[in-house]
Amino acid sequence: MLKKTSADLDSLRLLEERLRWLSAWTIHNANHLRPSPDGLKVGGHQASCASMTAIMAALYFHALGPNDKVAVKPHAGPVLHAIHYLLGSQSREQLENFRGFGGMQSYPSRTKDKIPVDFSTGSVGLGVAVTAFASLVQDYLLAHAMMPPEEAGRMVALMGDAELDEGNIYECLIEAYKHDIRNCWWIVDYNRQSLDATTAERMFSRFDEIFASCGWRVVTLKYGKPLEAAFAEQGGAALKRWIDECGNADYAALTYLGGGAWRERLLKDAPETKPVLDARDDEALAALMTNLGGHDMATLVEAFDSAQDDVPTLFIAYTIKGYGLPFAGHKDNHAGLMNPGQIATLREKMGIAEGEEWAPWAGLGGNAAEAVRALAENSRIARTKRERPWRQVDVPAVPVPTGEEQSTQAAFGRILLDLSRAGGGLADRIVTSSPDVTVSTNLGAWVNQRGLFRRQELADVFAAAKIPSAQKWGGHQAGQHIELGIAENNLFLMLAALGLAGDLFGTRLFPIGTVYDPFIARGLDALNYACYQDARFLLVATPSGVTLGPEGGAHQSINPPLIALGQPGLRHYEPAFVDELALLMEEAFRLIQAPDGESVYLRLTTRSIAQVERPDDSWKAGAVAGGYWLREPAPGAEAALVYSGALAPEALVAWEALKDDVPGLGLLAITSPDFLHRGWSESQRWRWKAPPRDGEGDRSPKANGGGGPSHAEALLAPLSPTAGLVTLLDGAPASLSWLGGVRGHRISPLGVERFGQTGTLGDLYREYRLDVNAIVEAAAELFLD
Ligand SMILES: Cc1ncc(C[n+]2csc(CCOP(=O)(O)OP(=O)(O)O)c2C)c(N)n1
Ligand SMILES: [Mg+2]
Repeated sequence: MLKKTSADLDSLRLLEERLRWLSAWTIHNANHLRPSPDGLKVGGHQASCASMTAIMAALYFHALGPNDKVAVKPHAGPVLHAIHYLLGSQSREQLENFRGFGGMQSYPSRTKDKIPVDFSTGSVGLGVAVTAFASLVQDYLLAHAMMPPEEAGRMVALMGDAELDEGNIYECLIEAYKHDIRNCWWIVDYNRQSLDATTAERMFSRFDEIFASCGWRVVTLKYGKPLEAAFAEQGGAALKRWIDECGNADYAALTYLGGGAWRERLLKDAPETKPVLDARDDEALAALMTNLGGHDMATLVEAFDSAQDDVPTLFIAYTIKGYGLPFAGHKDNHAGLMNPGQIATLREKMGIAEGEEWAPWAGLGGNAAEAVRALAENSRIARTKRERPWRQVDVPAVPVPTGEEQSTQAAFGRILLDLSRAGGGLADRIVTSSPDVTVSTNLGAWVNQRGLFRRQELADVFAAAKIPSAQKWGGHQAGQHIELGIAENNLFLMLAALGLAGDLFGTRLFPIGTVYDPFIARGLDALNYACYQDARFLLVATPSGVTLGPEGGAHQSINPPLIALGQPGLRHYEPAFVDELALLMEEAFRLIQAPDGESVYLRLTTRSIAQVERPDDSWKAGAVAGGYWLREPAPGAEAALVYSGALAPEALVAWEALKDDVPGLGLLAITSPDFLHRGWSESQRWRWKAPPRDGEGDRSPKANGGGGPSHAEALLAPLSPTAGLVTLLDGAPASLSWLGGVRGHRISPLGVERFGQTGTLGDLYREYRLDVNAIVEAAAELFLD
C-alpha cells in the first residue's frame, strides 16, 4: 500500500465517479438499451452500487494487496465488474451482456463470471460470514506450513447494513471469536436502507458493542472531512448535534429532497446552524450534508491505512443509498432505475459525451486521465482467475474395516482412524469439523490421533488431571479437527471455506464435516451456497432415518435424500455395507480434487448389520455409479426389490422369502438415488443437445459418461417391461419411486412420510411399513395381482 498524495486522492475521487457511472450505465444499458425480447424487467441496483463506489475505489485502488480476498455485497456486483473493466480484465461485451445469457452475472459468481471472484454472493449474510471462516482456513494453512506466509492476505467482506439482520452473522461472530481469527475486515455500507425502506435506528447503537465484545476493532466513518471542518465553524456544533440526533428516515428523505429542504429543516430544528447554512448555496449544502464518511476518499483511505495489523476490524462507513443519483435517499430506491433523461443528465454532469459512455476515461483531460490510469494500474489485485487444479494428492485404497456386523457410522470412524495411522498425503490434507457432534458421529478416534486445531495451545485438562476419558481434547497448531459450537449453519460455511482452500490459497484440503442427518436442514442455504461456488468437501450425515430408533421423531430424518436429489454440486451416497462405504469414500476423495468433481454427502446410520460376502469386485463400478444388483434378476424377470442403505437386511430377508414364488426375482442395491437420477435425466438431454463445454459454467461430473442409456436404464434393462418394483429407503419414498418412470415399470415405493417416533427398530419398521412383511405385501400386490 503506497502513501497517497492529495493528487492521488483526486484520482481516487475520479475513479469513484467512473465506477458510479459505469455501474449505472451497465445497468441502464441492460434495462433500457439492450433489446428485451421477452419483455421481462432485467433489473440491477444502481442505488446499491452508488452507495459503495467510494468504498470500493478506496479498497481496490488503494488498500487491497494481491493476496487479499473479497466478498462483494451482491448488489454491488456491477461495481466489481467496472473495476476490472477499468483494469482491462473485463470486456465491454460482458458488461453489455449484464444479466444476459453468458454475460456478467447479477451477483458476483466465482464459477460463472469471467473475472476473478473470490467468493460468490447473493444470499445476503453468507458471503460476509464465509470470509471469517476463510480467515480461519488461512490460519490453518499457515499453522500447517501449507502456504507460504508471504502469500497470506486479508479476508474482506463488503456488506450491506441490512445483512446485519441475518442471524448467521452472529453465529459466525461467536465462532470467529472462539477461534481468535485474524486478518478479517468487514466493511459495512451503512446507508441505513434495506430493500423495503429505511431501517430502524434503535439497533444501530448496539452493533459496535456486539462486535467489540467479540474482539473486533470497530472503526466508524461517520463524517467526511468537509463535514468535520464545518463542525468547527460557527454553528457547526449545533449542526453535529442535529445530525447525530436525526432519524434514518428523516435523513434519507431530506437527502432526496435536496439543499432547499435541508436549509428549511435545519433552520426550524436548529436555528443555531444558520451561519453554516448562510455560507453555502443549496447545492453546496446538499453536498455537505451527504458528505458522510463512506463517500469521503480521504476518510476512507485514512481508515484503511490505520488498520494494518491483523486484528479483525468492522468498518461502519456511513453512506447514502443512491449517492449522487437522482433518487439518492428515496426509501424505494433499492431496485430503482434512472430513466433515459436522468442517465443523460448524469452523463453530462460527469462530462462524458454521448457515444462515449463505455470509454473508460471519457471526459477526463489528458493529465487527469493519465494520472487516473496510472493510479488504477497500480492496483495490486489479481486480474485473472487462479487456475485449477493444484497439487493433486494420491488417494490410496481406503481400507475396509473388518467385522461380521457393522454400522456405516462406526466404520466411518474406523476408516478415518486407519487412514490417520497409515499417514501420507491424503491423511495430512484431511480436515474434519463438526458442530458439537464430533464424538457422537464417531470422529473421536480421528481426533485422538490428529488433535484439535488451535492457534494457541489448548490444554487437555481432564487428561492432565488423569481423569479417565476415551477422548483426548487438546488443541495445538498441528491439529486437524476444527471444533465448532452447535450451529450447523457454521459447519456449512466452514466447509465452504475449507472446500475453497485450493482456489483461495493454492492448497487443496479434503474437508470432512459431520452432522446429524436431520440437521442438514438447519444449514441448508449455507450448504447450497457452498455448492454454488464449487467448494469441495465430504459431508457425513449420521445417524439418519427412523433407524435412529429411541432418539425419536425430532432426530429422525426423512427428507435429506430429496434435498440431495435437488441439490446441484452434491452427490448423495447411502451405503449399506462397509465395503461400499470404503469405496465411496475413496470416490469422494477423488471427486473432491477432480476438476469436474463435486462434493459428496454420505448418509450413514448407527444400525449394525451383517455384512455380505462378495465373490468378486464386479459390484464396485455399479456402486460408484449409483446402484448394482446384489442378486441378479433372471432375464425377463417380472419383479425386483430395490433398497437403499440401512434397510438392506429387510430387503435381503424379503428376497429370500419371495425368491421361490417370484422366479428370477432380483435385488437391486441403490447406493445413490441422486446420481442415478442425474444420469437418467442427463441421458435424455444428451439425445437432444451436446453437454456444456468446459468453462461454460457447468463443471459437474457427467453422470452419464456421454451418450447411451443411463446407468438406471441399463440396470433395469434385464427386467420384463411389465415387471414391478418394490423400493425401500429409510426416508422419503419419492427418492426412489421415480425408478418406475425409467422403463415404465409398475412401482410400490416404501419409505417414511410421517414424522418418526421413539421405539425399537421392530416397532418402527412395522409402523412405517419398512419391515419384511411390508415388502412381501407390496410385492404380492404388484406381482401376484
Ligand atoms: C437471504 C436473502 N434474503 C433476501 C434477499 C433479498 N434482498 C436483496 S438485497 C436486500 C436488502 C439489501 O439491503 P442492504 O444489505 O442494506 O444493501 P443496500 O442495497 O442497502 O446496500 C434483500 C432483503 C437476499 N438477497 N438474500
Ligand atoms: Mg443498506
